[in-house]
Amino acid sequence: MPHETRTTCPYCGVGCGVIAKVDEHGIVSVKGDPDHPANLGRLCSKGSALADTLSMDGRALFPEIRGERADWNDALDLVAQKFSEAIAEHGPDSVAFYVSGQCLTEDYYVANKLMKGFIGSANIDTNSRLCMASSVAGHRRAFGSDTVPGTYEDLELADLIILVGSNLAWCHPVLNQRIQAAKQSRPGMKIVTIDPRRSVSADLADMHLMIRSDGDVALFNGLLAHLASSSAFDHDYVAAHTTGFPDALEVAKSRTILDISQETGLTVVELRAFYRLFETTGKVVTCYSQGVNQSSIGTDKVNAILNCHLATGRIGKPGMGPFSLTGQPNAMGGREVGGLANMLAAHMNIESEADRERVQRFWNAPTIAQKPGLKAVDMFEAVADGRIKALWIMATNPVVSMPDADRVREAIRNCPFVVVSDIQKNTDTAALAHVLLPATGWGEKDGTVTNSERRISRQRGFLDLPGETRPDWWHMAEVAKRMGFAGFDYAGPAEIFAEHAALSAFENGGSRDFDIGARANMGADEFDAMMPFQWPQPRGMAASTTRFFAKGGFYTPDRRARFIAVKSGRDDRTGSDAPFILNTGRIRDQWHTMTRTGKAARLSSHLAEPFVEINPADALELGISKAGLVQLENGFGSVVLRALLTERQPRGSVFVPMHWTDEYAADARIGALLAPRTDPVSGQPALKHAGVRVRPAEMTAFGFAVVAFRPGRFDAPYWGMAKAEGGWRVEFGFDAMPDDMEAWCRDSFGLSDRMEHLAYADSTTGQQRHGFFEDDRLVLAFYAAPEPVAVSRDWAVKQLSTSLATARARFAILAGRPGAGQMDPGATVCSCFSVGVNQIVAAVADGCRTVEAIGNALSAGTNCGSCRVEIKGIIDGCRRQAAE
Ligand SMILES: Nc1nc2c(c(=O)[nH]1)N[C@H]1C(S)=C(S)[C@@H](COP(=O)(O)OP(=O)(O)OC[C@H]3O[C@@H](n4cnc5c(=O)[nH]c(N)nc54)[C@H](O)[C@@H]3O)O[C@H]1N2
Ligand SMILES: Nc1nc2c(c(=O)[nH]1)N[C@H]1C(S)=C(S)[C@@H](COP(=O)(O)OP(=O)(O)OC[C@H]3O[C@@H](n4cnc5c(=O)[nH]c(N)nc54)[C@H](O)[C@@H]3O)O[C@H]1N2
Ligand code: SF4
Ligand SMILES: [Mo]
Repeated sequence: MPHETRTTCPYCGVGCGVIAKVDEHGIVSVKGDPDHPANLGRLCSKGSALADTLSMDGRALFPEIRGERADWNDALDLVAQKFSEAIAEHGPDSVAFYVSGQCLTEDYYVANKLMKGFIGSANIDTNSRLCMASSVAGHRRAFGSDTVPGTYEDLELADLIILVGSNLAWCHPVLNQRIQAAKQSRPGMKIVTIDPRRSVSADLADMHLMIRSDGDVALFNGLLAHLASSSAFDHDYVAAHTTGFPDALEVAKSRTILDISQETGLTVVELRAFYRLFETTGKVVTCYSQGVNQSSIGTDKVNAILNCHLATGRIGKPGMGPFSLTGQPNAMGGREVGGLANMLAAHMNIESEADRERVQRFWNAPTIAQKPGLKAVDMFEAVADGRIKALWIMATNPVVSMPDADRVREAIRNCPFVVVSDIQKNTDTAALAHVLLPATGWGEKDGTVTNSERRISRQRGFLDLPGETRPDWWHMAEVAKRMGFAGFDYAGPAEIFAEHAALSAFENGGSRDFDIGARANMGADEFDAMMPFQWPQPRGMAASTTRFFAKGGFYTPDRRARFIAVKSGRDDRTGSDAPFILNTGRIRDQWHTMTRTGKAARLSSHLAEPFVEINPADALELGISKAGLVQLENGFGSVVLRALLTERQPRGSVFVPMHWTDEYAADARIGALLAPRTDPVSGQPALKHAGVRVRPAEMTAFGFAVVAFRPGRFDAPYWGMAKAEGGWRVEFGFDAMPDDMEAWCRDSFGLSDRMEHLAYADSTTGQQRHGFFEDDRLVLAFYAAPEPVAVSRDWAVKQLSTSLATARARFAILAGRPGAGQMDPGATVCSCFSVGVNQIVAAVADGCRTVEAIGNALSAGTNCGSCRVEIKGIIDGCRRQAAE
């Protein structure tokens, strides 16, 4: 029976509502939920392509012990036994859980309860340590609690939006769409971006401050000093609701505008213009993300920003406030259940004896962790040096995403016992598991997530559970029971959520920000029907839009906010042997380690290879050619990537996306080059700043292939593969052209001898082309040349889905280009409608002058809108060329 289900997108922290439809043939389609307050019907490219990521390709469907299929009972018994043994022999701190902001609140709650209340250690940390820890620490220092004061509506009500270290257009695209729509109806609204590179988000801004890496504290200290002697200073608010202002101001004032200019790399004119804009605009929202958090001074950056909002009283009022944008769908839920090693459940403090006693009593627990546990980087250090004897990794891929990733891989490999709960069986981390527990994924599982604006929404299952997959909370609860613990007999997520809600209200009485007591004692039916709501929602309070701190009421002992005196200063990681700053981050259409988005052809066509962005002048000096291959290395590791020359990148710095793994590329795990260096307050690693050497990777031969099935890894110094319509596409770089290319192809792709083989070789140019066919189908087309291969990628991919019944058609594959009259669409710009750059350029030539006109002609940019900025860039580029 066709049916529709309301659920929530499993990717970014915007937390968009999704309506998933399953038709009579079982085909899934998704659209934005017009009634969800986060997105009001909108979706971005990743959300729109959710249905394409649900294939069973590579799914973990059965429990495995050392790579062999096992029974659930045996697997769970083994996990319980190994954890119990380690605890009995070496104490509770010899075991650890490393979980994820992609766990549902219910999964997270059970994991945290088991570790802190029953095992009695706080060695549970999460990938949120790599993501939100500095924001959490900054909030707690200033507010006494981890509270995001504002709501998404504030973004639409603001007159000035400042994006600090946030590539909103690519990473929180629906918020970006909401801001763009607001700006269109109120053109007076201003946007400022602060980022060392000119990201796509900067293209939409009225002012871009190309700040030097980690110059943010200096910039916002300068702003504080400026505001203090301006009319924007809110003397009454500061006097009534804060402490510590004089000290913060004194430190801020210790730098002159020239010092600040030097520390930030911005001109005095730029600084003054920015300070003046902030001063004269009452309704300011400052959004910040990983350019702030992922730094060795991340917590100070957060407080430098909060200081400016406190000094002006611009907090918790419509259209005003600091706004920490959360990355993962349930980064906030994880903080609510206390899933970080230095927190306790329901925003209680692990340092407080009263809080510990209260949580223990509520849980009826045999014990309670007495001190904070190991934070992610220290946790893997403890795995490496043998202190951790049993480790459970859930819904995260640390072999790729941790700093010093090669060392983390070795640590996991050498750990006596490793459990991985994942939906995919071949992730770089899952491949190292002793016990692999197959999890139910998005569309199958049930529970809740909390988005950046504190809104709790349901994820609902609408598909049958594949194979023997089970939800993550069940993995944890079953092991807890087998370890002999009571209190884990949950019938389902509704019971877990109700307990979590009850704990939030337990002996609270307004002393803690997180209170959803109105949802305690809820039954399964109510949970099923639960509509999105914002916290707090104490018992008796109706769901409503909520903000914090407009009238003070902070969660410090004196209920006043604290200004934090933060010293500026850089932690420069470059040196003569590693002169370039390595900056890392995200691209529009991939999610983290690509285990899901990598399955969707339309998401993989936007940027199909691991790459490094480098300024053209630097490339020229280093002898790196356009689309050449580049090696980055330092004392920690090395990678080989495609060069992308762009003026967006400042000189002396390179940008590399974090997404590529050993599943998708030869050598592109950029985490391997990042030092395990952390912020001293939050423990968050500095993932945006390392020193690297950059040099051309000398290759004498290149290849490009389209293949009908998913190949394995290759023996070549460079390769990167991407899902394509009807198969896969792979780029290669070789030290030397293989002597017998046909044999190399057969061997590397595992082709059977029965396939028809056609080949063409040109001894003068050194080009080789090979086609392998089965009946009228192309199985593999391989193009090799001494220079980067110039075949049209999109045309080649299309041949995988074309019937090649005649010998003539099969020979045309060797020609490697479209026949007469067929247009090569070029690199994909719009992934929703598969529109390429050449098509857009042609439409501009035909008279389309606006993004709207392109949309009318080609549909490009009319669904999720994520590519509208790029379309505008192409139109502008065509015009510039025409004018030259
Ligand atoms: N498409 C896509 N969207 C995502 C994700 C994804 O994987 N793919 N992941 C989600 C997650 S978990 C997260 S955490 C968010 C992250 O969202 P963002 O933080 O917006 O994304 P990043 O690309 O990691 O980094 C943002 C910017 O910080 C800049 N930056 C680097 N150093 C500095 C500095 O010293 N100062 C300043 N001011 N800026 C600096 C970088 O140049 C980069 O442009 O995205 C979420 N959304
Ligand atoms: N260099 C660099 N490194 C970074 C960053 C950076 O900017 N630069 N950013 C950091 C940040 S902010 C983040 S958030 C991390 C993200 O890094 P990770 O968390 O390591 O990346 P993901 O690919 O999201 O990993 C999620 C895993 O969970 C699996 N999974 C999906 N759904 C489920 C489920 O329902 N249950 C279970 N059990 N598993 C599931 C997926 O298959 C995948 O293996 O990376 C961090 N690392
Ligand atoms: S903005 Fe995109 S990725 Fe983020 S929740 Fe919405 S649809 Fe999902
Ligand atoms: Mo994140």
